[in-house]
Amino acid sequence: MVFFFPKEGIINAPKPNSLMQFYALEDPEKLVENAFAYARRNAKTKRTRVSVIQHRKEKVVHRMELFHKYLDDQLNHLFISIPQIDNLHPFYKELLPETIEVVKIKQAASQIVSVRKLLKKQFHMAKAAFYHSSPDALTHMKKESSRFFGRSADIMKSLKKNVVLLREANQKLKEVPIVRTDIPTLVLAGFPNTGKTTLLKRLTGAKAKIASYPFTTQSLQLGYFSMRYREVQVMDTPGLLDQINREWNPIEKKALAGLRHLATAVVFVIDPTPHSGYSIEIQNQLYENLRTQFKVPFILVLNKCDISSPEQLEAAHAIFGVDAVREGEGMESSLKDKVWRALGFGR
Ligand SMILES: Nc1nc2c(ncn2[C@@H]2O[C@H](COP(=O)(O)OP(=O)(O)OP(=O)(O)O)[C@@H](O)[C@H]2O)c(=O)[nH]1
Ligand SMILES: [Mg+2]
Repeated sequence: MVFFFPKEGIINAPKPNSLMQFYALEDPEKLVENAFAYARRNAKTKRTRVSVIQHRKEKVVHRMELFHKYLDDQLNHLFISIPQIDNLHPFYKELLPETIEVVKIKQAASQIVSVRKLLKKQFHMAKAAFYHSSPDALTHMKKESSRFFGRSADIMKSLKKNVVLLREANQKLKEVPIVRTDIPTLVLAGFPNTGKTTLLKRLTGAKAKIASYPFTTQSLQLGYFSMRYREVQVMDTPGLLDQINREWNPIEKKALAGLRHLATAVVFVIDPTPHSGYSIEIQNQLYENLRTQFKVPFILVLNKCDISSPEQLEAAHAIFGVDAVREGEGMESSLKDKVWRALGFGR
């Protein structure tokens, strides 16, 4: 198949959120019911050259085996769907604790391991009890099998809390973007309400919410475009506030994870008008703060020039210099020129 890559323009994003989802496990009680039904349906019924008692014994053991296998398979699916957070890309290692309760997820994973061990032990104990019973001990067999099913159901019930926890985590994980780490990333940063998402849309056509109030964007959003056969990933981030005498808040920390681990270059968006509610001086403080923290090229965009007064533009130029890309006609091509250089593609 020939794949035509667009020379210039918007390209499709990878399918979102398919990586970061845990296997959706049913409630433990429901699972036990399903395991029962599965075992009953599939336990062998054909009698070979064995006595009636022996045949019944084999049938019950087979049913227990299928019951155990069903539960074990389900738990295994769940276990392997939980990523080893310590082995993930540094971006996810930093982002996930801001999204889900990583320690609790790790505890849930280890509970799954111990539940699988306990279920296995119950099965082996019940099987051994069967083979050591006398061939006609039907009552003994019944007691052993109901003990096995009952204990297994109890062990499964102990998972309930963690199954709920993982299901809730799945909901939160939907907002974790799947990032590409094989292409350069342009991170859009700035104070809330300055126009970062508007710029993301303009550059990449990404569908994202824009609104005239701060903190519209609460998580990281991605878009892609290509220029001269090079793909570029653009990451829109929640607004940052200048961090004087305070800790970054959880929403801001998501933006910082993108800046720290993915940014090849940063586009810092400035609002010269009072529209966003932050003075030009305070925006400059944040800009300087980020520049000292993140040693990548920064490109300045002076946004909302259409509604800025000449005085406001002059004040912005006085602080940020005239090198900033101005919003307006021709903005995209001059921004892309700067991006091209900042990403190290050439002159
Ligand atoms: N006039 C004018 N309005 C703009 C421009 N860019 C953005 N806006 C408006 O500014 C408001 C905020 O825009 P967003 O793109 O949501 O800003 P943001 O920086 O993503 O905001 P947060 O996600 O809250 O941090 C919206 O009402 C936009 O329509 C611009 O160049 N000119
Ligand atoms: Mg936004």
